[in-house]
Amino acid sequence: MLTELYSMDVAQSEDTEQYFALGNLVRSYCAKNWSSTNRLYMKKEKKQAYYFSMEFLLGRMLKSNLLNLGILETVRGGLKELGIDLEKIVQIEADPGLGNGGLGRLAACFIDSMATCEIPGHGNGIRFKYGLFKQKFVNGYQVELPENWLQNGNVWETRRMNMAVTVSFYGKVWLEETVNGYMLPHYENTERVLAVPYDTPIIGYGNNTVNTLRLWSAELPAQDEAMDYWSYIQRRNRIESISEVLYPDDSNYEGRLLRLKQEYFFVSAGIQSIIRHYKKMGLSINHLAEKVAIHINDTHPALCIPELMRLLLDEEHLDWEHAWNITINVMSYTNHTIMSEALEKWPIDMISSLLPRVYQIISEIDRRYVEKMAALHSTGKIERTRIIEGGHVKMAHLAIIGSHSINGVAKLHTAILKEKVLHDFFLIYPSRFNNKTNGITQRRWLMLANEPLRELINEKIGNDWEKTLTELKMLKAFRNDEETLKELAEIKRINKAHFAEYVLDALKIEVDPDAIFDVQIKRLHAYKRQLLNLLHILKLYLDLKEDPKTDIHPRVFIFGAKAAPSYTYAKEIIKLINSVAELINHDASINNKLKIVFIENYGVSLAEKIIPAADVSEQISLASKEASGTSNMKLMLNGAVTLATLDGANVEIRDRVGSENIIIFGLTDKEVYQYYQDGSYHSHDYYENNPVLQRVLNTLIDGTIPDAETEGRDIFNSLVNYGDEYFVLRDFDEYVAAQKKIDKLYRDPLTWQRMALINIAGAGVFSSDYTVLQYANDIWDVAYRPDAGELLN
Ligand code: NBG
Repeated sequence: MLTELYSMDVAQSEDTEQYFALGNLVRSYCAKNWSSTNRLYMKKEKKQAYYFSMEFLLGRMLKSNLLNLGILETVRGGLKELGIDLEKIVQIEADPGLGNGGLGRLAACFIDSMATCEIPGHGNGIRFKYGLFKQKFVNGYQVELPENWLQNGNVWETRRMNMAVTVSFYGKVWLEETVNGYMLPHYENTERVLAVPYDTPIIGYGNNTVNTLRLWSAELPAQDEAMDYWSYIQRRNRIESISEVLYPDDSNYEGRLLRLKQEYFFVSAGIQSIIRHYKKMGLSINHLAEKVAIHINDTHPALCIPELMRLLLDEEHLDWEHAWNITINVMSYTNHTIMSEALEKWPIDMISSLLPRVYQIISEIDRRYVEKMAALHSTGKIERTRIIEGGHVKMAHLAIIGSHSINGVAKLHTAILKEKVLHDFFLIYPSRFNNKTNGITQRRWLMLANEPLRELINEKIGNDWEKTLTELKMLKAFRNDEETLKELAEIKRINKAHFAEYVLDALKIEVDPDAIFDVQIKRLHAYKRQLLNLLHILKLYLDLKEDPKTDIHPRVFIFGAKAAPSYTYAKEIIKLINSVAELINHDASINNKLKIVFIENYGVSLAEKIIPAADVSEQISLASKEASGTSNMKLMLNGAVTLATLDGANVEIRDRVGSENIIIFGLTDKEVYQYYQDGSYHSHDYYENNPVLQRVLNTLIDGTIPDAETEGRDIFNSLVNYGDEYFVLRDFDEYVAAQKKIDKLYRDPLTWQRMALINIAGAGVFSSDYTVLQYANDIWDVAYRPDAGELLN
């Protein structure tokens, strides 16, 4: 392959050539199974599920493909004989950051699990030229740089020009009656965009299934090349910008418009290609819902609903009722947040000028909804739930009204959707609501990220768990086996030493692998309460300053977090954490008892390094706000002990490991809602009446923290004077007590390792294999691996 690609042999080649040669080999190795999987789906007319998602946060794929193909060790050994280190060449692969956080990473775990569970299920999204920005800290501030992940090419994708489709925007539309009595649209002056698919094979683990991730790229249609040069360049730039960057800044009108274009772009391209593929099987459009399931991942792809309606009405000439029936049966929707700013709505003007025909259809859906519900529900409820209201199109309402299934992502989250956030809808469509707790793939997050732990587990209980993760429960038999607990401790120590090397190399900070590695890795958002963590660190700092002999086990607080570019408050928190890190890391009197490591540019590849090295998993969001969380599952699987509020999937983690093996603190969701109701939370009182807290908060404004005057002041005000929206001060004391408990437990190594072991043993249910099987069985009604049925319970 090296010779074919680069006309060189191994001795002459460098890492980059070796990476691309190996990548190409792997791709051709799976090519046969890829086409036979497709042929099989076609021949057997299998019902297929399509997971529509704006984001797929894949991470590097070389090792995961080798693992799933069952050739990781063979390849590693073969390369070694040639004097090549696999670990070195995998670093060459760009980490495609085509997602923001949990939602995008979930989509990536799901497609891996679908292939592994032999579910005919594919991903559909956008091939962004630039992924999520690269984060740099300059003087402690977050600076965003472009992430040009495609610069060196992408071995995994195949461009399929012959499968391109056209997506139209703007223009005028009117309906005319045809000779056979259909009302069909006529368009004038539309802007046509060519959607070109790039397909990536998604390889199942230990089977012959290879599904497809189809990502669309926006290009200028060929006939447009005839125009004059400058108009051509301008139009090309405008069109190509559709698939240029993930989540362009949405703080201005142009940015939001582009976002809406992106949403329609991949929705329309995806559905057109699904219908074309379906028709190739020679089936009547009337049976579409028997062969196709489309999943709407958060509201970004909610335009799937009017777009499928448009195609069924305008292209297939079905009548409204019939088309609507099919659409509802095809579509299902997952809600990933209760944060109101994330519930998308579009101004009518914007959507009706960009997508005139789609808007007509949305209006008709809305009109019929109101008409139908009038006899059944109160006007108030109908007004609150209709799609077009207050000059906007509400995407969540569209998704709910047009789908047969609506799910939340953890038990608590689903309950809150039913009882609070979507209560009106729950009363209208009770049977549509269901829960599907998130999951993670053990292949990337344990078998690859933590090879020593994988080996230890295999030694103890065999390797059935690799396919059936709940088998990890067998580890419980070793809970009192000192030898096993010590081996577990040793592995953690090795992983921590590895990570410490990285930290020294990348950040020039020396950390001691015998310290507690306390990890909070997730997007920076006020509700996730990185600030609570920081206030506790400041408290420890003050304690040590006052009495250097304060008895605490050394700690390394590890943060990884990007803030949305326009989210000023979150960026202030980043700066504040970095300033506190400056203060503490360079204070010799602290005697290395505290260190803060804020990892730059947190993403999938860094998570793979941090998670196996974590002792403590910080999951401290304000109860009710974190829909599920998935880093909580990854950390637990790698033997970290969770320090958590009863939020999202933390509740289910507690149920698995028992209260003695997790540290829970803070308000419950019920208490939070109670505060909302009676308005009795006054953060200022906590500041006034709690001297310890007051002392900590004062460091934000009294000059203790270097070079963060503005940030310190703003954050102080938000907490003390402007209401403390996320109850940080309320939970402070309980959090400090919980942290003390961690300190104490950690100093008893056997107890700590036993907790770690029970966490690993209890993590089995959080395999995304089970999650997708439940989607397949309950929502999509598609087939899956024959032996997987028993895993469903
Ligand atoms: C996120 C939630 C997480 C959840 C992931 C995946 C969005 C909009 N939501 O709690 O905040 O784990 O989705 O479901 O990104």
